[in-house]
This record gives sequence, C-alpha cells and structure tokens, in this order.
Amino acid sequence: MRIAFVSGNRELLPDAVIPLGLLYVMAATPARHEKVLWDLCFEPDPQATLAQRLAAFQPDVVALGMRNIQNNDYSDTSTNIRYYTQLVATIRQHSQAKVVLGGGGFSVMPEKLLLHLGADFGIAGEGEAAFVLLLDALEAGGATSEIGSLYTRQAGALQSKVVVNAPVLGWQDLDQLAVPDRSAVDPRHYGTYHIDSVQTKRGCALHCDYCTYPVIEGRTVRQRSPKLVVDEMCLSLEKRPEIKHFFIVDSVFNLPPRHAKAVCRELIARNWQVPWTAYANPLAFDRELADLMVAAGCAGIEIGADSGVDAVLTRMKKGFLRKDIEQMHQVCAAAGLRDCHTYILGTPGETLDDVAESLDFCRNLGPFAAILMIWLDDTESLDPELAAERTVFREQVGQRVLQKADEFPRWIIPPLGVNFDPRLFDFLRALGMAGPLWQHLDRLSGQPRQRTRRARPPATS
Ligand code: B12
Repeated sequence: MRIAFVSGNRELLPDAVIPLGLLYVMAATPARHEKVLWDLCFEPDPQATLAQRLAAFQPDVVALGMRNIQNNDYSDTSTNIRYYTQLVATIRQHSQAKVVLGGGGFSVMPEKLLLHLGADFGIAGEGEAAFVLLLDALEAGGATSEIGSLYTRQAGALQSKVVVNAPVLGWQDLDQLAVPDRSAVDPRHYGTYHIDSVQTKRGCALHCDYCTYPVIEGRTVRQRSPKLVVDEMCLSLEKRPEIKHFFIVDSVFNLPPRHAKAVCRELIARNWQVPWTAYANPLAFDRELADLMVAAGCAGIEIGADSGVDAVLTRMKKGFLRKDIEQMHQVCAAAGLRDCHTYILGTPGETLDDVAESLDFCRNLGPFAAILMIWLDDTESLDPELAAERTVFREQVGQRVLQKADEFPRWIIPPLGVNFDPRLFDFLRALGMAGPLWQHLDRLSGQPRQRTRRARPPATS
C-alpha cells in the first residue's frame, strides 16, 4: 500500500521538534509498503502543500500525527483542533485514502477527536504495533476488532459513532523497535533549530492526577538499553554535525534512577560532548545522579514542581512536597546543574492565594529559571460549559501572576509573553545558542526584557 505519514505539527515555540513519534511508527511499518513523510511544520500554506502532494502520490492510507492540541502557551486548544479538522477535510477532498489519527495530542481525548475530525481510525498511545496490524487488516479486508487501542468511526445516516477496542496488555520490548530513520526529517529542523530528540524509555508509573502521560505511554516503565540509546545519538550526530543539543523526551528521566545513571555512564564512557536536557522529578534525585548528569553533558533539567503549596501538591498526588523541591534545588546547585522549575497555576481546587504562595515560594527558592503556566483543561474547546466555567478563574490567575511578574528575572511566563517571544528566540539563535531558552536567560542581562504584555490572558475560544 501507499502510505503518507503526515506530521501536522507547526509549533515553533519553544523550538520546532522533529516528529519523533511518527518516525517510530513509520520505522515499524514494513518496507513492502511505499512510505513517504510529509512534515507540514515549515510549509507556508500547509493545506495547499498537502493537497498538492496527495494529488501526486494518491496514498491508500494517511497516517496523520497530532502531537499537540494545546498551543505553546497552554492558552488554547481550539485553534489546533480547527486546523486538524481542515487537514482531514483536505485529505478527503484530494484522495480516497483511509485516515488514521495518532500522537500525543490525539491520545488525550481520542474518541472526541475522532468524531470531531471525521477520520476513519485513531490509535491512542503507542502506535507501532496497532498501526501495522491495522494495515494488515485493511490490506486483507480482515477484522480489526482485536487490534488494541484502535478507535473506529462508523458513519451513520444521522450520527457517527466510535467503536473502541480495549488496549492489549503486553510487554513492548523497546530494544526490538526499529530506530527512527532521521534521513526522512525535514532538514530545516536541524539547520535552523539544531536540536535532536531521543527517547531512553517509555511509561510513567507516577500518579499525578491531572497528567496525561500514562495515557500516552502507559504506566509500565520499559527501558531501552543505554548502549542502543547512545548508539542512536552518536549515529545521528555523525550524520548531522549541525546538531548542537539533544532533548531526552522521557516523561521523567531520573525515574528509575538506576537506568538514568546507566545512560549517563554510557555517555561518559563514549566521551559524549553535546549538551542535552531532560525532564526530572524530585523523587529519587540524588547527588550521585546530578554529578553523573553533569559529567555526561547535561546542560540543565526541567523539573515539574507544579506548585509551591503542600496542600496543592498533595491534592495533585505528586508524591513530593515543597521540602523535596527545595532539596532538589540544593542538590542541583551543589552539582552545578541548571534547574528550571515548571509550575502549573490555577489547577482545579486551587485558590488565588495558593497561586500567590507558589510564586513566592519559587521566587524565594531562586532556581536557575522557572516556567509558569496557567492550567487549561484539554477538553475545554470541545466542552463550552466547562470552558465558560474555567475561563473567568483563569483570567483572575493571569492577573495575579501579572502583578508579581517582575519579582523574579528568570521567570518565563508564556501566557503573558514574559521572556517568551519569537523575536527573543530568533535573537538567541542568531547568537549561535541552541537548546531551551531558559538555559540562556543569564546571558541576557543587559538586554531589554522581552515582554509582550497582554491586557489579559487569552480565553479558550
Ligand atoms: C518531550 C516533550 C516536549 C519537549 C520536546 C523536546 C523535543 N526536542 O522533542 C518540549 C519541552 C520542547 C515540549 C514542548 C511542547 N509540548 Co511537549 N511533550 C513532551 C513529551 C514529554 C514527550 C514527547 C515525545 O517526544 N515522546 C516520544 C515519542 C516517541 O512519543 P509520541 O510522540 O507520543 O509518539 C508515540 C504515540 O503518540 C504514537 N504516535 C505518534 N504519532 C502518531 C501518528 C499516528 C498516525 C499513529 C497511529 C500513532 C502515532 O506512536 C508513537 C510511538 O509509540 C510529551 C508527553 C508524553 N509523555 O508523551 C509532551 C507533550 C507531547 N507536549 C505537549 C505540549 C502541549 C507541548 C507544547 C505545545 C506546549 C509546551 N509549552 O510544552 C510544546 C510544543 C513544542 C513543539 N514544537 O511542538 C502535550 C501534547 C498534548 C496536548 N495536550 O496538546 C504533551 C502530550 C504533554 C501534555 N501536556 O500532555 N514537549
């Protein structure tokens, strides 16, 4: 069959990212199929480009990757959902292909999105196994009822419905997966952003109550062999010397710590020199790991602190408290590891005083940098009642954050445009800097503060 893998993601902030998930699915798809990758990230007119390519290639199947539905400042999902709806309409208009949806954005609400977008199938979570089984079934005209996590839209005269297959529980050995073929990646990713992405494991065993990561990756942690991870990084770098930074995309790099340490030791043994960044968590983060990370080239870690209020952390089921965030900051400072704390303000049940307390906590702690987000429920754009209920409070949170925005120089506040502006990113790249913006904030002293003040935080629609 002729299969077009389409990456719809066009988000350029904080950096453009290669479509790693779609590349994994593409690599798993047997070579007997004719496969192409169309990345719409940098196309000036994505609908027209897609239409043109569809007309020329006439695929049997379009695998449409939806990485994000939220935008970069977590203020809106409706714009992306409208854009993907239009992409599906373009596919329908210019081909007879079956449309299969997947990706992190799709997986956070698969049933709603499949109905809303009007595609044929969707696969929630890891796509490799299910997508290949679906192709086999489509080719042979066979049944799809046994394909785990497959969502099938059945069009009705008045209303469509979705048939949902339960996930198939099983162990996916990540070392057996085909390694993503980066030669298919649009060279503008590496030429302009200089960042590559790599995954060392999948699955997150934590129980943070708002988090969608387990829906995407499952709760069972499965690790790749450190040797294979570093082989992949070395090969990528050898072929693309323009790469200046790697992002380890694991939900939490330091859990389990033994695996994180093994990856660091492998990097050290191979004399790895390119800086990298990863997500980390205060649980089980010790000095030995911090030292190993520094020695292995880690340029900084992003810590999901989420709140500076113990009651809120407890309600979110984070499994750690303020004292653990403080301790982690001390460990990082002692090891010389730059730490960027991310906070999600205004989560359900939080008060405006809680928001202020989190900001005070962060300012007093003084991490290298911190990113402040305002909570937005993914489902709001498809649920007007929920949106109406949440929007007023979100605006109040935005005002509270705005009042304090000047209290800490290295706060990045995307929904308010504080230290988060495309011009700032372009400026840093022009100076030859790569990797997350927050790692360069100290070099900006003396530069005008990049701020686009908005009258109030944007609403959902
Ligand atoms: C690492 C990460 C980042 C890093 C990326 C660094 C880099 N260089 O890659 C940074 C910090 C930059 C980042 C930024 C953003 N991110 Co982010 N990120 C992640 C994270 C933790 C991992 C993504 C990843 O690469 N996974 C590894 C790959 C292999 O997995 P995957 O993409 O999920 O693909 C698998 C399946 O989804 C499926 N699949 C994928 N595509 C397809 C297509 C088809 C057809 C099929 C069938 C299956 C399929 O199969 C794949 C292999 O098993 C996820 C959360 C998570 N745990 O998944 C969030 C996540 C993807 N991010 C998210 C968001 C919103 C963003 C931002 C828009 C906002 C922000 N400020 O954070 C920006 C956008 C950046 C951009 N340019 O797109 C959301 C997206 C969902 C949503 N609600 O919209 C997620 C899910 C987190 C969340 N909040 O729930 N992110």
